[in-house]
Amino acid sequence: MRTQVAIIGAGPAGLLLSHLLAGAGVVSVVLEARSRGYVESRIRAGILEDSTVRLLESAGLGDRLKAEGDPHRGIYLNWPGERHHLDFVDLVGRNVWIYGQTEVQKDLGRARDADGQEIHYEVADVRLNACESDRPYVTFTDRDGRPQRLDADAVAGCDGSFGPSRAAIPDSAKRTWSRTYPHSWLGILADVPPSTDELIYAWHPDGFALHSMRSATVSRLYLQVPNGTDLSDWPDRRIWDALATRLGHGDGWTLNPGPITDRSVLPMRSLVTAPMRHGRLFLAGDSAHIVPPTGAKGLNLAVADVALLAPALTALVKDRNPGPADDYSDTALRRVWRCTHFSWWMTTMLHTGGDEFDAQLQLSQLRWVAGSTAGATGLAENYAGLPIGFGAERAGRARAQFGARGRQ
Ligand code: RFL
Ligand code: PHB
Repeated sequence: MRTQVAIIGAGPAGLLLSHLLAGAGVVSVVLEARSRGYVESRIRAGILEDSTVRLLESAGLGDRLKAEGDPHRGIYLNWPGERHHLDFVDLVGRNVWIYGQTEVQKDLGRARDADGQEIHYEVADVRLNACESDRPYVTFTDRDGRPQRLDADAVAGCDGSFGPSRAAIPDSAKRTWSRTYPHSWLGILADVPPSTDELIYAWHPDGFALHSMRSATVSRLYLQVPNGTDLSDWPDRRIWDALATRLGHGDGWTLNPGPITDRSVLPMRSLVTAPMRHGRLFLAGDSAHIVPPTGAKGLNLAVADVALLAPALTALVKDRNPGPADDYSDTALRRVWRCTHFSWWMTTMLHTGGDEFDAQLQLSQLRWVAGSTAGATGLAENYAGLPIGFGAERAGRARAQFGARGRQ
């Protein structure tokens, strides 16, 4: 097989990339290890930034999102005895949208069907070859067990945190920074109307809790739990009691419990790999970086990477102009590090670890964020999202000043 861009992974990054490339007249083939049903039902992100929504709309993917998604003006910050609303629209003029990643994934799948996109699901043994040359190729075993070879002008590694693309960059050519946190999230999906109009992020001595939602009838909630937590130690009653305690603020507010339809424990980590390019291999989304979910940034970062990568690959393979592809990693990493810091900051501000001094610092910081326009604006600017092109101008300036040595 031969194509212009071989895309590994049919998650949001891979499918959106194939969609944007097709719109620019570039042909791609997508390889995915899982089945389509599995990929479309994975319960993950729920918050879309303003710039993500604008990009999806401009790519013709916004109709259902605008009809069924729920715009939110901001979030609540909560700690015992207090609840404060941060209004992002008042603070920075942008809002966020509640629209599940499952729905984004389905919209992308339908749009790619309509275009006749070639996607191979349930492939195995994906290997990246000759990425340092102008003729990279990917080998894999198709769902019928036949060995295949896909030749391409470029390879896009959109295969998430455990895929083969990041590992295909030799250690001598990359650097990785990471942080493992001492806690995980116990996440539930429940068939019950949300007990709040907007998300509640709660600090509590027992640990962090988050009240999110998927629709007027489905709630999504999370509890901070220690790493290694066994779900069997958390019967429904214990989950709802812990959520009610941590999310309460002592002013008569109550949490409506309901039937739990999905539950899982999610470890939290931060990771950044640089550069996000090696020869003709380009990384996008979770294959290059992972953030803890406290800042709601993972899916949005994947979309922002792809918004830069699609025009860069178009220029490279269609116009034979390598400039934007050469800039891709530096530019993308500006935003990646900003979101990595924001996600780390939200995580360390809201998760408790039993240290009394840390707890007082966290409360002081929360009071400052909730009580000062400067503090609230900083959170709002980062949470509601930076513009898609964030960093492009600065990355260009650093290069002009420092040449190749200025690159990360
Ligand atoms: P994905 O979605 O992991 O897709 C990668 C795809 O690659 C496939 N793959 C392979 N294919 C072929 N060969 C192989 N060897 C392969 N290995 C893997 C995988 O099967 C998969 O289909 O990565 P992508 O596209 O970069 O998208 C990233 C997002 O999915 C992720 O960042 C978000 O879900 C993170 N996240 C959130 N992000 C937000 O922006 N807002 C949120 O509110 C938010 N909440 C969350 C989250 C992630 C969570 N979990 C479970 C990690 C909440 C949770 C609970
Ligand atoms: C979610 O709805 O799944 C969600 C919302 C906000 C976060 C993380 C997850 O920070």
